[in-house]
Amino acid sequence: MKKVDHIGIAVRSMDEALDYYIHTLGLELLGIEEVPSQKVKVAFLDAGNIKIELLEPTGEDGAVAKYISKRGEGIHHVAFGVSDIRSRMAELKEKGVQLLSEEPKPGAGGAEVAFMHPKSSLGVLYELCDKSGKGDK
Ligand code: CMX
Repeated sequence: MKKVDHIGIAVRSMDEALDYYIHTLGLELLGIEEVPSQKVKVAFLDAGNIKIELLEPTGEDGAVAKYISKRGEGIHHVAFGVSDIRSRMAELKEKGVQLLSEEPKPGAGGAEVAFMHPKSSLGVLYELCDKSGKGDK
């Protein structure tokens, strides 16, 4: 895990957040898509060496909706870009890290993703994000 791919930011309104990130901060929008498996709409912005991923809940019962209702908007997770995600997951599991799923799940941009529980990662929700063969969006 040598590279942070993106930082996920939980937002209530994608439109308001995009206005801020594009027009106030001057970041370039790379794309918007819905990720049904995670119950979010996401937008990726180019922040130079990493991307910013805005996360807007699409329902009331997803992880991001719950996060916003408990903690408000803000930094939600940090995603490491990895290859061979299943091997990375096995290594982490062996070292005692609690993963939130046994298998990777479909994420944005055709990636396979898996999450580490913040309770076993010193309070940070980390994502493993494997885009092998899927381009670099
Ligand atoms: N960062 C840090 N800590 C977090 C957190 C986050 N994003 N979300 C929850 N926590 C902490 C809470 O503060 C809480 O701590 P305390 O017990 O000390 O209060 C604890 O984790 C449990 O939180 P909770 O509100 O009861 O939430 P759940 O246990 O129901 O769910 C989690 C937490 C991490 C298991 C859930 O958010 C999850 O499954 N996340 C992975 C999937 C995900 O986040 N998808 C959205 C992103 C999708 C994408 O990038 O495409």
